[in-house]
Amino acid sequence: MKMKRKRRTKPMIKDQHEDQKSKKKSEEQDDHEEEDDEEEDEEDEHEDEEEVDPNAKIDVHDLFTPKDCVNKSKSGDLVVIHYTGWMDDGTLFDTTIDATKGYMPFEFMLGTGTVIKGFERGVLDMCRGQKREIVIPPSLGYGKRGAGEIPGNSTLTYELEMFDIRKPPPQADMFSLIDSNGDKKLSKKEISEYMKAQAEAHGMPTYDKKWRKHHKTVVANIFDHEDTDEDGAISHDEFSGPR
Ligand SMILES: [Ca+2]
Ligand SMILES: [Ca+2]
Repeated sequence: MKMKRKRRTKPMIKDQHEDQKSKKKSEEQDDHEEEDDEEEDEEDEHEDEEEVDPNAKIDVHDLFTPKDCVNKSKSGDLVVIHYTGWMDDGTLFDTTIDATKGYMPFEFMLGTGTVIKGFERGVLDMCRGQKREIVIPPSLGYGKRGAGEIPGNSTLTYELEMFDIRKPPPQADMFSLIDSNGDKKLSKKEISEYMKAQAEAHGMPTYDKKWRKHHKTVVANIFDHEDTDEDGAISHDEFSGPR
């Protein structure tokens, strides 16, 4: 496995972790839980220490580069790759080129810290169809501790093939889409009409009595949640969707 271990030092993930911890503490105040939390804190510190290695770098050897190698992967792209990974001693530890896994390539968003740092760096700046070999030092891999079957201080070698690079779809400005009269407020009618159009586009029986009843309830629920000052319209500030 190439996924990082659960606890990471990325702020987003850490915050979630902290949330869970504080929840845990408030819900269950027995001594045993407290002990566990302390142990977790120590682990976090160790990982922070390992993060600091400004000189660490990966080796990259391009194995195949297509003629038309122009559109290259960058942070924020959704990359789809095939890979095979070996440990120092040549042991294969993970691959997507596997019949039992249906030859499913691995997909992740670059720049989000989903995978170990060295892997993320190695996948950068590749075009579709390109193949390369990367060698990742332990500090950009699983560190001094290792992970699962990968022992600590392991140098990892991967062969990669960029299968596809996809742009994540931009988030539509949903507020403007719903606000058909453009007064920067969403009325019940506007919400209702927008949702009805969406339902029709998905082949729902919007003429059906049952559907209409359900639809009314859904719109009412939306207003319960979103119209926080209860003035009968959802303002731009109140709206919780993409805007
Ligand atoms: Ca409006
Ligand atoms: Ca309102």
